[in-house]
Amino acid sequence: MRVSTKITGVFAIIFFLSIIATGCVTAQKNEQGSDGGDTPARIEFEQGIIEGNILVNSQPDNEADGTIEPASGDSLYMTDSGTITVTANVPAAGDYVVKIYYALPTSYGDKENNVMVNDTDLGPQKFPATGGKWTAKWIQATLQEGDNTISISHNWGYTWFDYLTVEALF
Ligand SMILES: [Ca+2]
Repeated sequence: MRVSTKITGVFAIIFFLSIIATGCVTAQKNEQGSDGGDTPARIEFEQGIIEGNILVNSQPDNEADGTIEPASGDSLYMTDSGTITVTANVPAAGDYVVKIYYALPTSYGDKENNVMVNDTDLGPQKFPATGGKWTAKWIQATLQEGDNTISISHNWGYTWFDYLTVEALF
């Protein structure tokens, strides 16, 4: 009698845990579905507002500057001046991660360029050497509901930019 009570108790606990586990999986699926899936939308820099000495779809001179792997599409080469401005639309105000996909030729070291989000100047941001690979520079920013302006301005320049994504911080 005591043994069967224990067994019943164990099954009850397993049943209870399985309900919790199922609930967690369902909640996770709903969360992923609510933000439109796992892949955040790409905001292409070449479709933004481009000012100054910035070349579109430029690839470096491989002999002089080292190499960069091909971009996923058009990219921008910021040289000795310029500002790139794009608009990111988010469903709710809050903290987000802005991932700026950039590249530096194999022969280049770190670069710094200025980043501005809406009216907030985040100042010089370090873009570490990438060895010719396209790399995401992560920047945390507080965004407002709806449209947000994100701009990258020349500081050291000589940096290639492809696109950015914006993801909510949970
Ligand atoms: Ca691009």
